[in-house]
Amino acid sequence: MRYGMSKCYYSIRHHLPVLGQIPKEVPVQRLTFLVAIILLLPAVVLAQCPPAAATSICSATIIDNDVCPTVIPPTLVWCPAGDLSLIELRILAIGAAGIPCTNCTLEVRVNFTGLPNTTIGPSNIWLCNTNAGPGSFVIFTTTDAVGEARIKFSGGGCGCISMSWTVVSLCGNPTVICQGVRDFCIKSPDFTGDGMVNFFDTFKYLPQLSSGFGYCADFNCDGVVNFFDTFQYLPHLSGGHSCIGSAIPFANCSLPCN
Ligand SMILES: [Ca+2]
Ligand SMILES: [Ca+2]
Repeated sequence: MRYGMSKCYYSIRHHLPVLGQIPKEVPVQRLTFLVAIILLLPAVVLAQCPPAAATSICSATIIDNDVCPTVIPPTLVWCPAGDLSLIELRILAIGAAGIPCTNCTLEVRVNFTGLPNTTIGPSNIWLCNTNAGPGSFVIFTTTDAVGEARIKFSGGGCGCISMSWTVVSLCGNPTVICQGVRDFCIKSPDFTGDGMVNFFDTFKYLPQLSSGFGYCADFNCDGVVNFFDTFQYLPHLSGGHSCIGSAIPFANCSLPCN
């Protein structure tokens, strides 16, 4: 009798192969499969996520906060205090499968070089918050919920600056995900390019105000220097705007900026 029951059970298992027809064993198999999927899913997503050079995007753009119209070549008026226009390096860390990489640590190396405009006499171009030598930065940052990181730059001086960057992803094997160069024309209430707005800058401003012309003192970019430019200049002078940083190295720059 006992043998007969076992034989009967064996027979059912081998003649009803459809999963839903085996009441006790199949739910365990399904559960095991589901748990395996849940455990493996993060690893699969992670494997797609380290940013790749082919799919990641880096660009240097202007955050426009001055009264000049948008012009080509790209021109910005900036202040050491950071209360005028800024340069922003925007990094989109994207995996090979097109997936944005969140919470990914990036090592960002940025170098600035350039040439001051000579119409105001001897001067420098200043970068705020440099931490790796004159005009140089090494910044560690982390991508946000959409795989993006943004770094802002400000400074002083008047002339052409050339910004170059290299971004290394540190999630997964260290990988260079983007490199680039972009030149900008800059002008600032900090005419001398020493990171401070004070009477030495007024000495640079007054001759251009007196003559009515001058690229560096034309803060509203209308082609002349007059009361309207003084109106732009004075708040930065009276506020003693400044930042800690360094003068950038001199090197050829592609834009005329005059
Ligand atoms: Ca100055
Ligand atoms: Ca003007």
